[in-house]
Amino acid sequence: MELHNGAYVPYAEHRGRMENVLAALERVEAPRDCGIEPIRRVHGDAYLAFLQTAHERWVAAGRSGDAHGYAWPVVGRRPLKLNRIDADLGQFSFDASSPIAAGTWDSAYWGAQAALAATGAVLGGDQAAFALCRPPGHHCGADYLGGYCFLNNIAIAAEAAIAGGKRRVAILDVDYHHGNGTQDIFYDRSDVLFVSIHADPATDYPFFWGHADERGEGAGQGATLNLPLPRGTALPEYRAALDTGLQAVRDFGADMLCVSFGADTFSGDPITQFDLQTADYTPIARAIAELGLPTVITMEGGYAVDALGINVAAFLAGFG
Ligand code: Q9C
Ligand code: ZN
Repeated sequence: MELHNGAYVPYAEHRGRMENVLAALERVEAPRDCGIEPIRRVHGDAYLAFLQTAHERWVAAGRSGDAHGYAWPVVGRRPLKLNRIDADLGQFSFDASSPIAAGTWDSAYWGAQAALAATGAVLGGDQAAFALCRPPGHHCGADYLGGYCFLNNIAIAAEAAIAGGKRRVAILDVDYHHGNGTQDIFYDRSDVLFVSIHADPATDYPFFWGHADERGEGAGQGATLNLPLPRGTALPEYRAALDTGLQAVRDFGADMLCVSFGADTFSGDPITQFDLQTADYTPIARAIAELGLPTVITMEGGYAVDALGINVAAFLAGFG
């Protein structure tokens, strides 16, 4: 269950999503285990220790159900070591809509391994590879979870690509929601471009990030590009924003592309408000593929579960 508009409702980010996508894909491989080190390039040790133990600490405190916070250090977020599960849930999260269940760490860990496997395939010469990550990753930062995300799979892929010899990595985020965690991780970096096309945060989650005036800072000034779009956006307007984003990737001189793909831009999605159709995902992906860059794609959102597999397949067909 998740806290949604003031009530506990069934969790939108559930295992049926993955089952529907798996059934629609032709060739699937389980990832091998690359270990924790590539994850530590993105996430801090205190946060990783918290994620691995949060649910058992929740249970040890006598709680039932899944763990989520209720008090946040909005002012003066300091690395206090309070050793209280409720304090740590606030310390390491930015919302109350991402419950930690018994299996959350394992799922997040193996999702990150899938992103690493896809990156390895691309570094090894494949033109494109897709990682079916669940849970998704683009909302969580180096030391906080949120938005159903616990490990930032696309950031882990980008860092692995750099460790593997890539020099300028572009991240293109085409989930309905702004990828605030990814933006935060690379905000001051000049070697990673972050471009995001998403619902205007003036109306939509995550509200506080993803506005057009967020352009990066320090060495990363200009290496963040947000292209917010209004609710109701359909293919023509979406393609115009995509062309702007793709031109930014070309201008950046990227030698690697990482795509955060969310199918929650679909017209039938139950929690979002864009108007893309299944058939639209192929030309969108084809325009991205025409960059001609080695490309890793990770699964982000998408909650119209019955259409998720065909929407993912339509997107991947554009790389075909
Ligand atoms: N009414 C991704 O698509 N929903 N995350 C808050 C409050 C959070 C979506 C609901 C939506 C997160 C990866
Ligand atoms: Zn989303």
